[in-house]
Amino acid sequence: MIRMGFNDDVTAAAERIAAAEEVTIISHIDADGITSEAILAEAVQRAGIPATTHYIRQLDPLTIRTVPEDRSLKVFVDLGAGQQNLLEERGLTVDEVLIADHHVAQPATLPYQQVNGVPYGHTRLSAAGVAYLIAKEMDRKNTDLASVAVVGNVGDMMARETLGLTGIARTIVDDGVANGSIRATARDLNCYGTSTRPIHVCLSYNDDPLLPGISNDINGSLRFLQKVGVPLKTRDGRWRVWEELEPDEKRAITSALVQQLLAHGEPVDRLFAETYVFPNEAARTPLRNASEFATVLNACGRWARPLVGSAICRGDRGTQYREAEYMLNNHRTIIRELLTYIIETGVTELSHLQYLHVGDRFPDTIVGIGAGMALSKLNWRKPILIMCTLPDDPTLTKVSMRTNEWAVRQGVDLQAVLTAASATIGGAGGGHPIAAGAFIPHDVEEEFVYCVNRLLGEQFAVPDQNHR
Ligand SMILES: [Mn+2]
Repeated sequence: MIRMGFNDDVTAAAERIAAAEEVTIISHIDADGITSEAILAEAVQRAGIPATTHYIRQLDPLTIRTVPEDRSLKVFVDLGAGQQNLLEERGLTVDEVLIADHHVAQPATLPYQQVNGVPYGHTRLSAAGVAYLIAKEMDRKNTDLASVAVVGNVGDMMARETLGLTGIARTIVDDGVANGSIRATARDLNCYGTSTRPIHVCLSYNDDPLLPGISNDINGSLRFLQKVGVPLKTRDGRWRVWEELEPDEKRAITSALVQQLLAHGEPVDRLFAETYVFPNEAARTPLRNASEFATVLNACGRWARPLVGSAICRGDRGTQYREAEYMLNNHRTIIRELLTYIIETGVTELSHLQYLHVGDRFPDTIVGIGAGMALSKLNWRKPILIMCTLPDDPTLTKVSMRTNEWAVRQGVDLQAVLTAASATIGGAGGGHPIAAGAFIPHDVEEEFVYCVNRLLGEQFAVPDQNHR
């Protein structure tokens, strides 16, 4: 049988797994990796096949040694496509490898079987989406995992640019809507925390779009909402959350926000996005919508407990969920401490960049998040770069960069900047236009920072084609 398209790759992968006697899943510790693993592990278990999981921070010469030398089928998810040479070096044969990924594939000598939307132009489908399609192909009953796949896709920023999931990822939403596990709302408020945060807090944290007089100003946000006149508390005095407002109350607030943006000459297009709520989850918990659920999983991953996140994806709402809640609180406390540290210590400003070295005071896994939060409180026009030392390798420095939609519209692309700057000094960088990271030798930090500043200057200088 000749196999030609993406669907054929999905079918071939499902057949391959179903025929395996034993499966080893190797996955990444972020929300997309955790959801991908959970979906596949669940599908494999339901098929009656024994499965073992290995979570790794990244696939490199060190971590590849955790891949067992046995006769199991090794399924690499959310990683592997770009590191096929490592698989070869490890001596993994074509017979024992399957890759389900969404990263650009590296040319390899061995023709490892792969499922990846990228070569077919499906660039907004994360690994969780790929894993879901395989699971669904194994058994239609696995469509109950659609919401988990949506968490992975949203957590991996597949919905950010397009203000909602599109293409194949959007068809997964349809599966969840059909079985009642997902409520999709078109043109809902594009804001984080709509299931758990008081509305004024929610709006004051928003930076995409920046809301004049509201973003970064919790009192301003409260005054704005009081003027709109929607009751912000319930009868018994609890703050209401966005998700529980009536449609006409939501409309009153979004119309006022549109007026506020227009009055300041700001575009309104990013105020609305399609959102995904999970009605079967308890109200006002972080599992209630896709983006907050993804944060829970990222917290598990960043504090080295990805299996706790996986258990939650597979339905645990008991011990493992309480563990995750504790981690999420701890995660937020440390991020607040990091944010305070950045603001109080202050950044050094160059012409197109602001930067700070936080040493070994904070875990490197959260420095990027802190950078993103600090940006809106500092000079938001200049991308921020935070460096930290790595506890397990003092010769390396981890670099995290963040910018905002405004700068991206001006032509800034942090992934391009960090990839180019790293290449000149023997480091490695990657990520997205709005958020990216790199590892560099620690003795070239200063040189690196100046190189990044120069490259940003060039990007800011190019007239933006999409400029309205
Ligand atoms: Mn991913």
